[in-house]
Amino acid sequence: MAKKKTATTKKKGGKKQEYGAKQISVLEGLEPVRKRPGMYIGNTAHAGLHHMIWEVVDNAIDEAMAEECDECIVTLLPDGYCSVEDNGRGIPVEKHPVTKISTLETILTKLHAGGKFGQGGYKVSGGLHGVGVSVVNALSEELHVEVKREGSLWDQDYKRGKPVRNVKKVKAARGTGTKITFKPDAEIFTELEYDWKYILDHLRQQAYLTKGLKIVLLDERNKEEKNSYVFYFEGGIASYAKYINHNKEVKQEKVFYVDKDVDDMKVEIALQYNTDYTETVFGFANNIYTVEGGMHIQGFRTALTRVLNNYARKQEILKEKDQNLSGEDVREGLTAIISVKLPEPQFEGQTKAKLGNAEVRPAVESVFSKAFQTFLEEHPRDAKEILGKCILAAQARVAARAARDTVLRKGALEGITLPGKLADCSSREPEECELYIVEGDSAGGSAKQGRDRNFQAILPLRGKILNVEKARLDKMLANNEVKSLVLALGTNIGDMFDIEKLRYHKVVIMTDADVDGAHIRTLLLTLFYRHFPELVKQGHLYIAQPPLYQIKRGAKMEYAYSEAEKEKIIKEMLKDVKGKKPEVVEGEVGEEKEEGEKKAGEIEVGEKVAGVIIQRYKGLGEMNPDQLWSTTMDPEHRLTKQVEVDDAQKADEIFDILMGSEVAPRKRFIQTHAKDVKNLDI
Ligand code: 1YM
Repeated sequence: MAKKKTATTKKKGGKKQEYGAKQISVLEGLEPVRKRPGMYIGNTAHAGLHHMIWEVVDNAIDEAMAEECDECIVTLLPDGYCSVEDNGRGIPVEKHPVTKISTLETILTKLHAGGKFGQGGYKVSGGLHGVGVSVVNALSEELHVEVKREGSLWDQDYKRGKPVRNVKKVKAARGTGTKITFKPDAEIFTELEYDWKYILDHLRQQAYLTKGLKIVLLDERNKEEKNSYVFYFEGGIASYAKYINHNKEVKQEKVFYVDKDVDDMKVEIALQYNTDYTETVFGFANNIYTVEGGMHIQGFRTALTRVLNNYARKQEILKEKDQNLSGEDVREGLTAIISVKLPEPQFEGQTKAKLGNAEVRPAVESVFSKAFQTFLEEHPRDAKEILGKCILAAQARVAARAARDTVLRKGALEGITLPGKLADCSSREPEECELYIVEGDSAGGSAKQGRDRNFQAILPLRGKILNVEKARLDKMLANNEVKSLVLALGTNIGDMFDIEKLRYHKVVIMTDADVDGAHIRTLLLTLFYRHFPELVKQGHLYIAQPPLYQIKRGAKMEYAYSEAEKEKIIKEMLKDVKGKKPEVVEGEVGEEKEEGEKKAGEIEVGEKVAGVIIQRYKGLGEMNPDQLWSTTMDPEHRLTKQVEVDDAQKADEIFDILMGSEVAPRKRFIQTHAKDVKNLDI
């Protein structure tokens, strides 16, 4: 149960502070929120819709961080409603000294700039997008709030941010807590369907980051198909590190973990090495994922390299004076979580996802150095495994450099040595140039003929590229397909990588819409994710979206890129047909018919009742150059999907499962997902 129940909060350092009143700096009504929702929640589609839930959950997490709450229940309800309930102190209901209305109503109807409402100390809700529950209220068709406090239950209802009536005492009630039930407004959101898996992933992560908080997710949207999930991690981020490594072979028996307060900051770090060659380090500031890193990551990295070098020297594993482990060496196979909590986090960088507070760096450095040194001394077996791995990495680094030098530097010195298979474009302005990586020679041929050679280059890849997860840089560069790609990109690779040299600002992966295509796409994504992360981060990587269907009725012909679009086009085409709709015939492109042969139900052009003929595209090779251009490559008409490293962890996990050394998880994954594969090509 929660530890204390009072109307005051524990400020950092233990000082008590009255909630609310004095910290309100700017108070504004909610009109601006409904006018420009994107400014407050990013967008009004998938992300924005879910942001509504996060915003309310963040309040409960703040309450848990103040050690006043240990349970949060999120329920998806019928008709688009969602409720979030916690067992904290309950939002205060009495009259607010500044606004002269109930504090509860103030919290729900006033935008509080600066997020300085209520408790001092650390807050999730004041963070990157922390806009407060009033924004959720403004963007909800209806919102109902219930507060249990001081022996009573209080409630209030709102419509589109406006109170329907005053806060009212309903009845006597035991315990304390807050429950907010809301329905995102259909006038605002373009997407209203909750994404179960997305919510699950977010709540799991928040539970890892908030040690001891139990988060429950209930799906009650459909009476017949109820579903529920409970997350509770006593180990906090130590459990998180274990979870990330659960499909991998680990190098340490014990996960390293430290949790310490420094001044008004809280530093929490967990770490476990695995046998991979890549690094998985996640940084968080006040539970917000800092994709772009920042001071906490810098402090951690410096300390890690220093402590491991010192230890190796002391143990005489490193003997020569000038022999050193580099930062890269000590990060091979590293899984680490660095979570800091601080009163006023500063988020910087392009996406405001980089922690800027300078004071965090020395704090993390000193907490981690001390604790990790002790860990190595107390766990000599784990220390030996870790160091063994780092030394191997250092040796491989030397080998890789030699290999890369012969492959790439030679080429660079001799001038442009572009791979022979590359059909380059004539423009030399990277901003306007596009590189299409195309599966197979035949599709490559169509693409070469169909493209606009002014700015589109084509690189056909033959067969499967190397499984990069398992290969080191030196081995990878021996693979011709990879070599061609690296040369075409122009960026070089490894520690010579330079994003400034990228020759195309759009790199488009174009593979077939079948299982093989998906496999090659995953392999390429792995390659980019592991070895060209900056290229992905800066948004240069795309996936081409060839149409799935060609739909014809009479002289009309359209392409559909999704099932939903297919249905829409058919409906549109049959709009003028009254009474019994004509038969819809599905076929496959390339499934040639004999002359004169007529498929059952197919209606030929010119007949009185015209039918719709749907053809499913199996491969890019089935399109002629013109079709490939107009459906998939023409910037005016094509669909491309930008690849984001938004959820690096998810991508990493699938890569590991599909490509990693462990066979069992891969088998499990394929068995679980086999039923989702509709068009299995054997
Ligand atoms: C389901 C959403 O909002 N819980 C919640 C919010 C608050 C408190 C407790 C709380 C905070 C404080 C004192 C304090 C908030 N209170 C305020 C304010 N769950 C949810 N649980 N007492 C209760 O921060 O000092 C803002 S949020 F400002 F009124 F104190």
